[in-house]
Amino acid sequence: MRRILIINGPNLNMLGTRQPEIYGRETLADIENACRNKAAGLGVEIECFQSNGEGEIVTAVQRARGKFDAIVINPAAYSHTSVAIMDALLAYDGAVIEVHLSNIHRRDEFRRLSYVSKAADGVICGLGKQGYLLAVEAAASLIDRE
Ligand code: CA2
Repeated sequence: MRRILIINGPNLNMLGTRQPEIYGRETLADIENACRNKAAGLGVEIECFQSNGEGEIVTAVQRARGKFDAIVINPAAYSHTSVAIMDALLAYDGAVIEVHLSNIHRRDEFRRLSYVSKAADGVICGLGKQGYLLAVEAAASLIDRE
């Protein structure tokens, strides 16, 4: 069975409570459940992990080696600052899809640079929850290609 790890970074546990005009009204649990349904339809197993800590995300990426065939990651604010998460993903041997709910190119200038993109096979942004579903689909097909 193909296995995908979905990682969500800092503050994404607060989804649905503030800034709905940017991030939508759905909670992280809604998004994770939609990903589970998508994965079931594709015959893929997924595990979801959220952390507000940079080190915990680095550790999750390190532990994914040999256990998950692909990672879908929304590193949230760490996208724009974390060389550590980028390095961990560069050392990971499976497929990596980066996803953002908002269009990071339409917002503050500092959001336009994502260190994580250097380690990603593909990047999806601006499509809200649908972006996660597309990311799961893309990750599953990248696994098949490898
Ligand atoms: O668009 C995205 O998915 C982001 O990764 C979200 C991050 C932001 O720093 C990135 O530039 C783009 C922020 C997530 C914060 O989410 C909240 C949601 C509700 C309430 C508070 C924070």
